[in-house]
Amino acid sequence: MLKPRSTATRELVNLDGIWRFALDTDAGGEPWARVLPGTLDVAVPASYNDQFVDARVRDHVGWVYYQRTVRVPRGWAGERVVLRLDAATHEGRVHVDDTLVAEHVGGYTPFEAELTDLVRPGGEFRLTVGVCNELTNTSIPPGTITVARNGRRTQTYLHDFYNYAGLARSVWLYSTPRTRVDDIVITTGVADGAGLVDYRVAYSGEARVRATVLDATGAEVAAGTGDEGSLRIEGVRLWQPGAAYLYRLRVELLDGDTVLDRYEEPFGVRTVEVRGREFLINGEPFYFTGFGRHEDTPVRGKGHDDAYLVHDFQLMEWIGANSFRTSHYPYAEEVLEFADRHGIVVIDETAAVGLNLGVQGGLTGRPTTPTFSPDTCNDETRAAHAQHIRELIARDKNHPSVVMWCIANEPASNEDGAREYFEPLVELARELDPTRPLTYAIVLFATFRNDQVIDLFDVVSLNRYYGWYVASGDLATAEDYLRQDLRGWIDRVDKPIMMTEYGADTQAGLHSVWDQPWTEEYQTAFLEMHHRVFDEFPQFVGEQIWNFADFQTSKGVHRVDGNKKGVFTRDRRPKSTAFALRARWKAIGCRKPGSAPDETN
Ligand code: BDP
Repeated sequence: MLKPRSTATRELVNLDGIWRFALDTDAGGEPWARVLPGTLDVAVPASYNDQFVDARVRDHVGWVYYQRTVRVPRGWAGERVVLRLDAATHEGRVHVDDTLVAEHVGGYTPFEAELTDLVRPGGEFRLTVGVCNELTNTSIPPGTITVARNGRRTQTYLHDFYNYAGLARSVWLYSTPRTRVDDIVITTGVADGAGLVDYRVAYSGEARVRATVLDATGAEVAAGTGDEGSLRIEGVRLWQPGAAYLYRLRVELLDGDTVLDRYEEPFGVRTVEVRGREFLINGEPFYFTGFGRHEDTPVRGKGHDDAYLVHDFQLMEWIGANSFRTSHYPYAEEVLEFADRHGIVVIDETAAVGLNLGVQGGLTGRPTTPTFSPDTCNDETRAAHAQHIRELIARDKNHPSVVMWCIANEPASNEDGAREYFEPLVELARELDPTRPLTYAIVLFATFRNDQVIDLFDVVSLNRYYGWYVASGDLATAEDYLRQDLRGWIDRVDKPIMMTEYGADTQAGLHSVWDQPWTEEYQTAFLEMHHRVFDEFPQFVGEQIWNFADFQTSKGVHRVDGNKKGVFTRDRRPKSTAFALRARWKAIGCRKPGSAPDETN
């Protein structure tokens, strides 16, 4: 699915701002049929939960309604009119006046509705968006709703971040010509110093297709015709980690010399490959440094915010991080575009987090009920998961920053049924994108002895908490466990191995001369211990700390106002470990410590 852009043939109206708002319990039947009752206003884009000082809203389980009036630009006569929601978490239902125009399940990917026949250029319509935050055993991510005797509904879930909901990303109205480009797929290669650009255009209507590659200055460097083809960029400038370079593919639909539609898709020329135990970008071994992150800020919840986007990338650059994982869901497209422009490498993850009932068994990892069964994660869950993979790849396929798909976080890959569950999903992902490696983040209970699916994937991504949930406060024992664990995986599989999570909750400002969990000194010692062990293994390809910043979670006795494993606080101040990390990562650049010096650094 293409991101809406304003081009010579397309116009774009942003519908962000203040909308009317009501809970389903207050809105009455068919709330789209009239102006929402009550006096609540809400900001878009932002999760709704923390905007109000009202637990009824924050803890609401079910539908809420957003509403506003939209005017269609007068000049759009004869054009197609399309409404696009960048996300509605977790389910959206859209009415234009009284007509249902779109329904979408999945909280982190966009969806659209064509309104051409429903609205009038120059006229107004009432736009009502219902958003539902419910999670069940067949949703991705999964969850459970309990109904108390008094009818109160409560949502529980197994993932460790607050179930923020609403319209956390932008809403757009845009025009396209009737004959229009629907989709573009770009894959790149390199041969003899030239960039090879394979493209495929899907379009509607009758037209001739022209494709032109423009460099960063706007100069034409390659061109061709036809809805698919291979273009060659002589003396190509590669997209490199830390040294991004973007071209644009201008796609035009022509009738004779008349341009019916024009769309421009940025792309970078780079290759990604797993060879033996190495992860190669542009044929060079790449060592990941950086974080698992969250879209999470005070008041906005998961709402996208450009100022935080810029600042977070500044902090990542400051600390020398070259990558991050979009834990635990696809992030806003603006984030990936920014990564493309700034040479930050991304592991792009689906929202499949919490497919693991073993977590309920505590650290024994022993499932109270099996994770994969007709009553728990079942065929319907897998179908939803498959749809999440389709939509993620459809949205993010052309981003050079995305070097790997992570199709699940900490699934019960040690349990029976995991193989049957994952095999078709891996096949699907490979069919949709044969160019990028696949991984899943491996939970502590899934060991090199009992994991049942690793052979289906390309990279071993370990989430491990030695020195925190295991051997808390005992870094010497933790170090032994970690070393044994890495050695075990290295002996079992001939694939690149990296750490996608390791971290210690740390209360900013808490200090101790002892090895005291929660202190800033402990976080530093904990990370130093891990890095010492990582550096012993030449097979190891990366370290992503959990987490970039502190973030909000559901309430519970093991969280004090959220998860505190951030290297930065929730308001983005560095904890003292940030300075030690900066020294390490600036020295590493993109190459494994101890390997040949990094020229990109
Ligand atoms: C891991 C999860 C992550 C949690 C983290 C933690 O992947 O979402 O936030 O543990 O407990 O299991 O901090």
